[in-house]
Amino acid sequence: IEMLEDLHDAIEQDSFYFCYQPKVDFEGNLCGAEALIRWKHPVKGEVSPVEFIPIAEETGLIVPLGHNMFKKFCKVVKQVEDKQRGILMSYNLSGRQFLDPSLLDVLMGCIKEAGVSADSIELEITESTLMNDIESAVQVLKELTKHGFKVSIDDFGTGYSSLAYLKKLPIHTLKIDKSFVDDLLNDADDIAIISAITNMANALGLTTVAEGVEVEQQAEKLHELEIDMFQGYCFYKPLEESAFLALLK
Ligand code: G
Ligand code: G
Ligand code: MN
Ligand code: NA
Repeated sequence: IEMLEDLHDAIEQDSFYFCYQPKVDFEGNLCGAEALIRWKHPVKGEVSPVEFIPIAEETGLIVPLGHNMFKKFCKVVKQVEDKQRGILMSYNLSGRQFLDPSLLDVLMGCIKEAGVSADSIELEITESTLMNDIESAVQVLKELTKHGFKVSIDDFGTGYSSLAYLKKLPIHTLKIDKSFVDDLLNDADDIAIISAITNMANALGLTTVAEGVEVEQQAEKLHELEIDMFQGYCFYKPLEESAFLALLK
C-alpha cells in the first residue's frame, strides 16, 4: 500500500529515468542498448524495478508510466540516430502494456513527436507474456512489425514457447535468459539448451542475444555456440544516459 502511494507520487513528480545497457557483438562493437527503468525514492533511495514494476503492472499504473517513459526513450533514440546509424534501441514492454488497446497509437504518437524511425526500436516482450495469450499476441505483433518495430522475445527459455508458434510470430530476436548463461561453463545441459536455441534461431532467421554475460570465458563459449550478441557486466553495466551517449561514434 505504501509502495503504491509512493508510486502515484513518483509518477506525478516524474521521478523515473532510464539507464542504458549496451549490447555488443563478439568483437565488442556496439550494436544496441536496452533501456532499464530506475527510480530514485526520496527516502528509500534506489528501488529496484523487480519491486515496483509488478505493482505498477497489477494496478495498471504501468500504462501511463510506460507512456511517459517511452516518450523519454524516444528523445534518446533521436540523439542516437543523429550520432550513429544502425544502433538498435530496446524498450521493455510488460504484459499489461503489450495488451493495452492504445499501445500502437501511443508508440506511433511518440516516435512521430520525437522524429525517430520505428526501425531503430526493438520491443522486448517476455516469452511468458507472449505465450499467455498467443492468438492476441500474434495480432499485436503483426501490427507492431507492420509499422517497422522490431521485436525480441525476452527471458527466452523460461516460458513455455510453442515451437509451432515461433514460426508464426513476426519476431526478430531471441534473448536467451541469464539463467542459462550463469552456469554455462559447468553445466553441459545449459550448453545443450543454448545450442538447440541457436540452431533453431539460425534456421528461422532470428538473431540471438545472450544476457547476463559476466566473464570472458562465457562470451567465448557463447560465441562458439553461435550467439550473435552479448549483454552483461563483462562488457557494460547499465549506464547513465550521458555515459551511454558518449559511447557513440
Ligand atoms: O535492470 P534491472 O535488473 O534492475 O531490471 C529488472 C527487471 O525490470 C528486468 O527484468 C527488466 O525487464 C524490468 N524492467 C526494466 N526496465 C523496465 C521498463 O522500462 N519497463 C518494464 N516493463 N520492465 C522493465
Ligand atoms: O529485461 P531483462 O530481464 O533482460 O533485464 C535484465 C536485467 O539483468 C537488468 O536488470 C540488468 O540490470 C541485469 N543485468 C544485466 N547484465 C547483468 C549481468 O551481467 N549480471 C547480472 N547479475 N545482472 C545483469
Ligand atoms: Mn529485457
Ligand atoms: Na531478461
